[in-house]
Amino acid sequence: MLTTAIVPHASAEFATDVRNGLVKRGQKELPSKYLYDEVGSRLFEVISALPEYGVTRADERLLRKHAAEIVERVPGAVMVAELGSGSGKKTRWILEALSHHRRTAYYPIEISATALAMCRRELADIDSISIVGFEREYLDGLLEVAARRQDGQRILVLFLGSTIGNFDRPADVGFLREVRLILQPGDALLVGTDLEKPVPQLIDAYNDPLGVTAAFNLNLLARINRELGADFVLNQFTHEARFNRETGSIEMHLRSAEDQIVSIHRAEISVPFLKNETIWTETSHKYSLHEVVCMAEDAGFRCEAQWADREWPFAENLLIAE
Ligand code: AVJ
Repeated sequence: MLTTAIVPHASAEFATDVRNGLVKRGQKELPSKYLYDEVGSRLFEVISALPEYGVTRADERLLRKHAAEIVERVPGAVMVAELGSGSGKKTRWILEALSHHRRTAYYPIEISATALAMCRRELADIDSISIVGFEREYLDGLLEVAARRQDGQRILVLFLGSTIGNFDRPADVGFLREVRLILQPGDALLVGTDLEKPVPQLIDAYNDPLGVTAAFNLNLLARINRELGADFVLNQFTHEARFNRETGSIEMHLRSAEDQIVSIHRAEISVPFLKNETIWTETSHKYSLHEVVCMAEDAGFRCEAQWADREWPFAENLLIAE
């Protein structure tokens, strides 16, 4: 077992994205990818264990149950790339199923150094896989992985946990198209999608009574304070989860409790907030099975199979590049 990490150069992108999102007219917003610093990645692990948030457990149940069948449908020599590995816990089932028959290279691609470190620790005991982690944006990482393809090898891309739901629509199809452009016909993409369910159940999942999701959301402001020298007062903002019926998505917002002005030193801005104004921090789309099939086809894939969990509506979708 070999593990290596390839890390990026520091970037000013965070300051730029924060500035652009908060000086916007109308709805202020922050990109959800910034929720995952060290504290945020750990809080997400706790969210995954909450009784109200069934997403991660459903994903893991499906992978454990169907891993053998999933890998059978991707024959021959395979290299595995995972977009946003998180802790890597659920990936174990796929990697174990693959490494029964074949030596497997596994490339987790993560912008969170903390998640990448967790993942490498979590999977270090699996014999006959090698792990090379890329601390990169998804598409940059995938390009680098594809450049390592050997003759006759297929790429199996994992995009689990319903992370795809974080793209607004139709940006989700746009993203799949970009993935497709990096792949070759016969390559596979396993996508996990959270499915439609009753709104009260969704609200509970994103507004848990312990307040872990609230802490996860508010940590974004704490991170801006830490990394960009801002002066957000955290108890002047409250967490909110709402369901947007038009888009079929849960949205997380941070609501300003008062009129206030926040300065963000390293983004070189002062931002006025009105009482009750919100910052939109995350979209989490809930799919139907049929919608995933259409989205796959629009992006140049064929939907080879879908497996759904009964306890918590969630699906694994195996897409094959055409
Ligand atoms: C990890 C992106 C799938 O959208 O459900 C959990 C993140 N946000 N609770 C999701 C999240 C609030 C999660 N994903």
